[in-house]
Amino acid sequence: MSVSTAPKNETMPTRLLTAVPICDGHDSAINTINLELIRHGLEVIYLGYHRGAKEIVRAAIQEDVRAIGLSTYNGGHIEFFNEIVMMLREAGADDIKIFGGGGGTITHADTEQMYKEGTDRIYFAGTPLAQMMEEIDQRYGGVRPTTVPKHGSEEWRFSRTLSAAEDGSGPAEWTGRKIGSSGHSIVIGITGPGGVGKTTLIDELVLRFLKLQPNGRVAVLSHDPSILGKGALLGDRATMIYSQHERVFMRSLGTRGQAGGLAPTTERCLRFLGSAGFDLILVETVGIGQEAAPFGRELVDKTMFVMGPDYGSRLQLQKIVMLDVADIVVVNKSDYSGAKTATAEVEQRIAFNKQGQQLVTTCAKRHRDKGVDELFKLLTQ
Ligand code: B12
Repeated sequence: MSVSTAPKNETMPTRLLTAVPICDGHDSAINTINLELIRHGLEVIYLGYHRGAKEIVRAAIQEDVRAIGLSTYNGGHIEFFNEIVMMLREAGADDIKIFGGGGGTITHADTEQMYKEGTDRIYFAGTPLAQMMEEIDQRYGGVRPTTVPKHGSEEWRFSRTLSAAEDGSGPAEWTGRKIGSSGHSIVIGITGPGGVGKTTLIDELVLRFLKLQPNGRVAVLSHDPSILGKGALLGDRATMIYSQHERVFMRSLGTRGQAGGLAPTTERCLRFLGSAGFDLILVETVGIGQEAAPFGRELVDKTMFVMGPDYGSRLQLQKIVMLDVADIVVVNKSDYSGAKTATAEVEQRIAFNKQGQQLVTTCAKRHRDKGVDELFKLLTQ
């Protein structure tokens, strides 16, 4: 068991991916572990429970994490951990380590075999959280590697190149490149307050795109809030289904102290993604407040502001800057009481702008929602 003494980088916290394996709904332990990891300054991309080995490995590769932490209770852990080790090796990404725990279900004898097969570390019932955190930090902390591997899967090398672009250590050729309509991709900026259903809406838009374009590729850049030098839960993947598809590349970013909805490195990431041949790029901000207008015209082709029907009074609508600048305004959660009134009030509010902004009412959680169909058409036409 080697211990890393690599230096830390305040602006680039250590990133880990956590999940619960397939056919397992025991998520209470991983929820505790996630909170503890965040408290110790790590960025945790949480994939949720009942996740297959392939999904976990793809997500770890796309997110360029240092290690995968699994919590497992329903048996089959020897095979499951081994499958992940093998898949990482096959992709050339075996510098991503795998660790985990699972109460009384994983025995010491199981662990011996798992270590032999490539699992890095198993934590047993009764291990104090503080001890686990210290060890995890020592093992997987430190600056992430910036070199792009010469071998390995295309996705792994792409992901590492994106990381290099993100931290500014990549080749200069993609700096200064234009993003959006000037290139091949359509880039759409999606913003709105927290909890209005942005992530679910994005997942539904991805589904429609994948159906419509059998060879098309999508990139999703998703932001969650974080304070500089502190940890964060990057949890959008846990609520996504269709965005796990093999034609989708997703990267989660913490805002790392920047206000306004995006991260200090968003533009660099977008410039690189914009030059990488994706047909559609969706950028989701963190949940924003009244004053934020996160997207400049040079960054995206279209902006979409998502809101729920529950914004308080009509007066509140006057104070939302995005209602003046968004190309498309979406009132989601149309099944909620008050949605009809909200749609009428928002319609009146944007009509005053006289900018031809479009208004769509959606219910993203509903299967085959007509509003989402209409929104997809507006965004991609
Ligand atoms: C709580 C619990 C439940 C809750 C789960 C709630 C939830 N949302 O998580 C409920 C009641 C829903 C439940 C349901 C079931 N359960 Co249950 N459940 C448990 C129980 C009692 C505790 C598990 C737990 O959360 N412990 C709390 C954690 C924090 O402590 P810990 O496990 O000791 O973990 C330590 C380390 O392992 C480490 N760790 C754990 N995970 C990770 C991950 C990382 C990354 C790291 C670093 C460390 C780490 O952290 C802790 C440090 O001290 C266990 C019994 C047991 N003693 O394990 C059974 C148990 C896991 N359940 C069991 C079963 C059978 C079921 C059901 C199938 C029952 C049924 N027939 O319906 C269902 C399946 C549900 C599903 N969808 O998967 C069996 C599994 C048997 C097996 N594998 O052969 C167990 C072992 C009970 C038993 N003895 O029969 N269960």
